[in-house]
Amino acid sequence: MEVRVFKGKKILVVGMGLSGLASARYLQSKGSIVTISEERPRQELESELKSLKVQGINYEVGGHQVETFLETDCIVVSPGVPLNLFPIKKALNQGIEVISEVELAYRVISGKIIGITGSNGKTTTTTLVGKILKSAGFHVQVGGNIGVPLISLVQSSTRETINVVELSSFQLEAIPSFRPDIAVILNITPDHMDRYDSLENYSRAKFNILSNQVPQDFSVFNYDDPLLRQFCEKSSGKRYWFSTDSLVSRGSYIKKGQMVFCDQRRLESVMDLDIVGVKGVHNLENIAAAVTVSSLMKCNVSAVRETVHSFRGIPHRLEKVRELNGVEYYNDSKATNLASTQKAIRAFPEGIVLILGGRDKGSDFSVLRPLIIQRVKSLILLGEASQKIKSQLDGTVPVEQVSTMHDAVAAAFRCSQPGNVVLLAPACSSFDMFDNYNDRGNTFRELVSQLQ
Ligand code: UMA
Ligand code: ADP
Repeated sequence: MEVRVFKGKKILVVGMGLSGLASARYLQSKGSIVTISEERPRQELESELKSLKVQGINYEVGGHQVETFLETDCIVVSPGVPLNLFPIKKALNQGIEVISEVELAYRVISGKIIGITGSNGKTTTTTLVGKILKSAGFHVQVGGNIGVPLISLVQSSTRETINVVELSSFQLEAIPSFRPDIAVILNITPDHMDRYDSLENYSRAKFNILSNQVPQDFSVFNYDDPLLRQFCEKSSGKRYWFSTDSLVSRGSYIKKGQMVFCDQRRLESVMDLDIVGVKGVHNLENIAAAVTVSSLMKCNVSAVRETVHSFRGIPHRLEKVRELNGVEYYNDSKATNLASTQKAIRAFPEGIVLILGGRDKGSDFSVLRPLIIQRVKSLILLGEASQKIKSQLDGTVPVEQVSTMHDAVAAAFRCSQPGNVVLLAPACSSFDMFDNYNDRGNTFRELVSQLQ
């Protein structure tokens, strides 16, 4: 769709968060008649409403009016708004077009798109790919679920731009034409089971990243993920792989302590693994994915190598806070699902004092049992999910239930000994006790820094 198609059109934007506000501003600037609808009450939206007034954008707050949804040409939904919302279903039934903010942005953005999705590792991989491409000399923009709505990158995009976009499953719903030049799927494990009624529906949203690809595009999959091996044929693009324990014919893998990139006949050594500065096999997977993308983009190997060498990870992802009395403290507050917690546990051989808990996302914590028995010395449980976790992990290792992060850190300090690791990797979201995972991680970090 050309930009001018928006002119004079009535467009409803749903959700007054980052994506909704940026979409509304963009559409208004292109001459659409925009209304933004939000369920939160007026009192919570003072600054948003002030700026909407200045910009002359209409709004309705305190709930969604069905009539507003039916008297519009097109509806743009924010990622946090489920498509089964009653007024959206009504609008769809009446043939009104409903698209996501990512789809809107795709229709007007310039340059190439590298789309990165998966249950875990998106932010790490997106950041790393962005850094490598920048250091290889490309004009790069990084956005999407990482915190910068794609629509806000449109004005600064040119034909030369490489847009590196982190994509959540939510953002991959309602994307009838979104087509990344390179699509990456890092892994698929259960998450957001509070929004999806089955793993199948959640996976379907993730696989949507491939749905509009054509043979000239590339898709990059994790060979070590059985679900991805099984469903890779959903891609019409050229398929590439990455792996940390198998050999692949096209893509990146590990051979004799080196990461190599192979494209049928061409085999190139990209780096020695000993230059990697981040912990855990999962980070090797992220690096292998980034190496595959960089090789497809024909980045020079020294840019890849130097960027990986200087990459120290991202705050709140298996981040080392300090060492005290021979005990290492790690903040992995972003481990908000079971798979990321499992990867965090696997990053240490044994002697882990593990802090778990927060708001449950519909998880079955008993899948952690074997790893806990193998590597964890004691469990400290916190937050709303604490009782459920206790009953699902009953009989594994000693458990202490606490009610604040302060008490969790104090308990971990008490029961750890030299050689142990204290690990915050909660397998839950943070919203029961904190603003978000950053707030939870910062609180943990601060309390750990105060220990003596
Ligand atoms: N709202 C309604 N009606 C509803 C539901 C929500 O009006 O039925 C309103 C909320 O009250 C709120 C607004 O919609 O005011 C929020 O919209 P949103 O949740 O889509 O939030 P944004 O601020 O637009 O942020 C979104 C992503 N949020 C979610 O997917 C929940 C951000 O990812 C993303 O960084 C941002 O777009 C820019 O692309 C956050 C996230 O938690 C970090 N993502 C999840 C994750 O990583 O696990 C998927
Ligand atoms: P996302 O953006 O997908 O949430 P992040 O890079 O922010 O991914 O990492 C989220 C959590 O998952 C952190 O706990 C991190 O240590 C862990 N993690 C990072 N990469 C992977 C991976 N490839 N597989 C599993 N867990 C990972």
